[in-house]
Amino acid sequence: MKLFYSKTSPYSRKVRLLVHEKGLNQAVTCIACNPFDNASDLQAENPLGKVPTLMLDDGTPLYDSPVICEYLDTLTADRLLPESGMARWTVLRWQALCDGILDAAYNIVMERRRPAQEQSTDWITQWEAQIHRSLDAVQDSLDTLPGRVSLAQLSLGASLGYLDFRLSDPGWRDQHPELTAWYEDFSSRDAMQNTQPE
Ligand SMILES: N[C@@H](CCC(=O)N[C@@H](CS)C(=O)NCC(=O)O)C(=O)O
Repeated sequence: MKLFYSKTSPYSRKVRLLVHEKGLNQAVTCIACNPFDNASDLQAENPLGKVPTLMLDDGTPLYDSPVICEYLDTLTADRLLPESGMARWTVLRWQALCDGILDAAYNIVMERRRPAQEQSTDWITQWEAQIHRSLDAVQDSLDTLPGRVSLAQLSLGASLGYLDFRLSDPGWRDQHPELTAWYEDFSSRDAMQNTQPE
C-alpha cells in the first residue's frame, strides 16, 4: 500500500500514528507530497486533492483519514477501533471531536495566510471558540478514554500536536492542566516521536 501524506498534515499524522502503533510500517509506503503544489499524482487518485490518501495494492484509493484508519485497523488483530457496542461509538465520537478541533485549527491557519485585509476576524473568533469549548470537553471527559491505546488517543495526540505546531497562541496548556499531563505522557510514545510535524 502507498500513503500520500504531508509531514505537516495532522490528519496524515493520525493515520501514521495508527500505522506505527499497529506495526504496519512495512506494509505501508509513505509518499510525502504537498497537496497545494500541483500534486497531480494525488489528484489523480483523490479528486479532492487532499492528504492523507491511501492506495491499496489493487489500485483502489481510500480517503479520508477516518476511512483509512478504519481500513488499516482491520488488517491486524489488535483493534484500535472496537468492532461493536458502545465502546466503538465512544471511540468514533472521540475521533470526531478531535478531528473537529483540527478542522477549526486548520481553518484558522489557512485564514491567516490570506492577505490581512481579507481575513475574517468573525470566523477566526468562531473557530477559536470551537477549539476552546472542545478542549474543555476533552479535559472533562479524559476518563472516558479507553484503558488501552485506541484510535481515540491517536486522534487526540494528533490534534494537540497540531495546536502546538501551528497555533501556540491559544495557550491551551494554561487552562487544561490534566490534559497537558495526559499529552506529556502520550507524547513519549515511539509513534508520536517518529511522526513529529516539521
Ligand atoms: N477530513 C479530511 C481532511 C484532510 C485535509 O484537509 N487535509 C489537508 C492537509 S492537512 C489537505 O490536504 N488540504 C489540501 C486542500 O484543502 O486542498 C481527513 O480527515 O483526511
